[in-house]
Amino acid sequence: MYKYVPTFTDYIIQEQRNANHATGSFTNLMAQIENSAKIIASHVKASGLVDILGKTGETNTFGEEVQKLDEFTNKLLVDTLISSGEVYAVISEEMEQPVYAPKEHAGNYIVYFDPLDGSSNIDTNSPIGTIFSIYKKEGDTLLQPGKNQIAAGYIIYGSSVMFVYTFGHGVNGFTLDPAVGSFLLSHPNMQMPKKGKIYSINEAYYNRLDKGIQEYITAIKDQDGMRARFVGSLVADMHRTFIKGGVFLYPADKKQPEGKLRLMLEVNPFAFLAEQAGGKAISNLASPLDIIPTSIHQRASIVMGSSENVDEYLSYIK
Ligand code: P6P
Repeated sequence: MYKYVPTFTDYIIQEQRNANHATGSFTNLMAQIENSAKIIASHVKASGLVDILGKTGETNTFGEEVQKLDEFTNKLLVDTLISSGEVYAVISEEMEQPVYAPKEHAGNYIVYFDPLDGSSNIDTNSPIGTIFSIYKKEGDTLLQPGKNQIAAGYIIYGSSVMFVYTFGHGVNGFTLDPAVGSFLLSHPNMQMPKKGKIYSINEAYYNRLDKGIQEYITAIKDQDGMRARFVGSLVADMHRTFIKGGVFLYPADKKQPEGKLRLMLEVNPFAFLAEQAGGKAISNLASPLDIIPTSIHQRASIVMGSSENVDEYLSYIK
């Protein structure tokens, strides 16, 4: 018996119908991102077979080695978004400078993206992902606080390929049906459990952490059933948190006083998603979404996940 399941295309067209005065411009932008995700997914799945594994020998803005697949994914997204005619500018984790659309082809959206987050895991076949964050152009600035995001999401290339996205009305997850090439609505209205039993932090940095955070980590280890999980790929660690609950921590420490994760490219999209899924996100005692950015590549500390887990963390550090 056939059961109708909405596709991502059905969903964004329905969103367009719900939005007054929608012109279809945002729908086209989302369709371009979705199509790029399918192309990236096919290359990630085949990356062990074709010569796009390994390193390019170059380093990116942050001094990190660029993987060939990183480079391919970055170029695909830049070219697709600029040629869509819907963007004013794109900012990628892989590029120091923004790319502006030619004036005669510029649109009204600004898209930040991390083309392939967790790319150090590519060769080990661990889950990696693409992260995106969309703002409406306001004047000439590219620097708006995260609360201005009109959409954010990620694609996780794991045991299945999922497209998880919010437009400000909750979070929905779509799973790629490789036989058909469509993303199907598999996880409607994703809600993070109020409390989870998984904490996710790179404990190699324990000795560099503030005392309050050390006390928090030590205390939760004694709680019944608590588990540590850390993939080292933000998309994988946060997708698990959306599904199973718990808390992800990448706080500032003595060696990384600003934290490591990028505010505009990683922290803000996931903070938006976490809040839309009933969770919480904290950067130095406040919401990262209120931070007024001063640089497109600035870093921020982040602790996010189930609301009760984040509140418990706060009780140790306030
Ligand atoms: P560390 C990947 O490089 C990344 O930006 C995130 O995906 C991940 O959460 C973090 O860095 C891992 O950092 O210091 O534990 O290797």
